[in-house]
Amino acid sequence: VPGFFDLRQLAHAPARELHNGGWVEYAEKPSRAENISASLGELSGAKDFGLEPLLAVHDPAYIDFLRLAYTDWRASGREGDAIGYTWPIAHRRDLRLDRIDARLGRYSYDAATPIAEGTWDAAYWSAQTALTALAAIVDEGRRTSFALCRPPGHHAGRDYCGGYCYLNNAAIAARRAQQKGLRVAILDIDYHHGNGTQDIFLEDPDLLFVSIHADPVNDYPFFWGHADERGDGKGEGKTINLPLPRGTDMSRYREALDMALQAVGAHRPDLLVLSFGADTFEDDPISFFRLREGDYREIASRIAAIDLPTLIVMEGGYAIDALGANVSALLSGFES
Ligand code: Q9C
Ligand code: ZN
Repeated sequence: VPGFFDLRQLAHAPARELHNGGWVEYAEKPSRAENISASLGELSGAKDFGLEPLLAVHDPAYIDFLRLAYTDWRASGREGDAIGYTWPIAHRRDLRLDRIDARLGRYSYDAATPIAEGTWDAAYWSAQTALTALAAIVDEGRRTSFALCRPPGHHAGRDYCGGYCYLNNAAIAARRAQQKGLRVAILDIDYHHGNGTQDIFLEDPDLLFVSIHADPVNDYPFFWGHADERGDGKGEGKTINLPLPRGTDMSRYREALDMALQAVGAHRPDLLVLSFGADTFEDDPISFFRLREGDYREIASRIAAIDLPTLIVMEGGYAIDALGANVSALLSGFES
């Protein structure tokens, strides 16, 4: 499976995040990508497709906010990384927001997603990596390709960041494939629900979004990913959520995966985008499923059996020392 990664993605390195009420080291570290990259060996760099494919998903004002937030934060005399602390849950309207503090509240939804000096560059190149891996399929005729995206993307919506995500890499690639005339399904198998991706395509009748994740009754992102979220308007029925309990192991996961794959097949897509998080791993420090390294190979074999061109986009996974082996196990299931 050809893999793609750009060293500029390492520039994003926030110092800390607010986790369970206290400051902890940022879990989404650059070394995640380094561990995967070391395990996979040869990876190709990203081509530059520019801002246009990003703006096909994200609000231009949000993109401007992201590009400037760190500079604005420093210009207002603050130390460290930019992070929100006031969120407009009620009376949200189109106000002129002069303060960086206000813009951070408007364009984010949690305190796990600080904006550091290198954040914009890294997020930009992470999205370009997804687009480059898509091009390997669409322009070069590869069957499967792997985008080592980092920072991840599936929690980022049209005009918000959250959950370590700034630009929605999978959605950006999926939208570009749609613009090239392809019918697309996104299967999201990160431990956490892909709320950003769901929101972006919620009313799209042509794109199927299926997600298998920890039940949001117990786990982040709490406010999305419940089984009764099925898409809105013309998109009704084109969002499928399969929440699973903490402690889920492969026997239970397999049933959900087979249901998800049946729905993907019934959608008759030309392309599958797989949002892959290795945070379903038994030793993940912030998650509570019980998948093992070998299970990723089986998951991949089952996905490969529905026989679709597949773009794999990296999302979460925080057991850093095991990440490379888990990703390699997944990719091995597509090769056989
Ligand atoms: N106390 C991804 O895997 N923090 N994002 C949860 C729980 C945010 C995970 C805090 C987790 C985001 C891409
Ligand atoms: Zn996750």
